[in-house]
Amino acid sequence: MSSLALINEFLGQPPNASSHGYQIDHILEFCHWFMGALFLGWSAFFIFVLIRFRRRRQPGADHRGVRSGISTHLEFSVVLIEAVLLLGFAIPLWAKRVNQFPPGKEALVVHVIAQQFSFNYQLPGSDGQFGRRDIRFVSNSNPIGLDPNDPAGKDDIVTTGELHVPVNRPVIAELSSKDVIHDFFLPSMRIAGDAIPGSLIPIWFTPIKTGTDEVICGQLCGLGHYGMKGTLVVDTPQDYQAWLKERAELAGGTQGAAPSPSPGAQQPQNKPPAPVASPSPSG
Ligand SMILES: [Cu+2]
Repeated sequence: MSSLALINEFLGQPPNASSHGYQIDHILEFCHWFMGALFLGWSAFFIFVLIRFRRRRQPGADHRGVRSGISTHLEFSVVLIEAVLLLGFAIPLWAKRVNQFPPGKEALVVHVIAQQFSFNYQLPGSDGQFGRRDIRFVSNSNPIGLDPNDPAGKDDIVTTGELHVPVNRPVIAELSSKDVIHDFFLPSMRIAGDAIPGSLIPIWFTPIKTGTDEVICGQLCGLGHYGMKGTLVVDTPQDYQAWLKERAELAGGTQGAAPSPSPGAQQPQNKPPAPVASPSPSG
């Protein structure tokens, strides 16, 4: 299959960096080669027909038509291959993506809040609970509308443009939008999902390579759509903890790092209403 990988490279696909991505790559490669073969076949047939049935050679129409069964067999083979691709590969892979989510304790859950023209991210902080969001609290300093009165949101980490995730741990991203329909597209993770106002749409992936990848908006969402890009940084678990700590300090939290990457060590604690000032004042 290694020679098949050329076509994805040729089409400008970044290298796959997720655990399920190779399956999508195989389907893409196969479809492109298959369509290439069909294109060559049909083109050859078209040229053959132009020459074979030219007017000089066939002055009168033949009403009996084709009697050979070759074209029927070829057509049937094409339908069969397409049915196998769809029923045997594409639908089972899709079903796995939408039905077999990793357990919430094992995965890193992040809220992705899209807006014209950037992606905001909310992480639950050390208490493991997401703070409530409301459109009434949205302001320049509070882009996701975090409720300043909700204690669960005091330690939440909010970033814009850049999302950090640890390597080899499933990530569940819950997508929503503040304005129009966007599409949270991670090309290197081979995953995308629409961010629709009023809906919460989960997608999941497991990054398997550390590095910096591109996040783009996959829906034409307005004049600034072309610039709706961000970064996904896949960290080692140590770097991820360091990043969490840094963000928590920046936000004015005193809690330090948030949930440990090992699922067993995660201890959600019910934090009493914190007396400290809100890191994201409304106004
Ligand atoms: Cu967009």
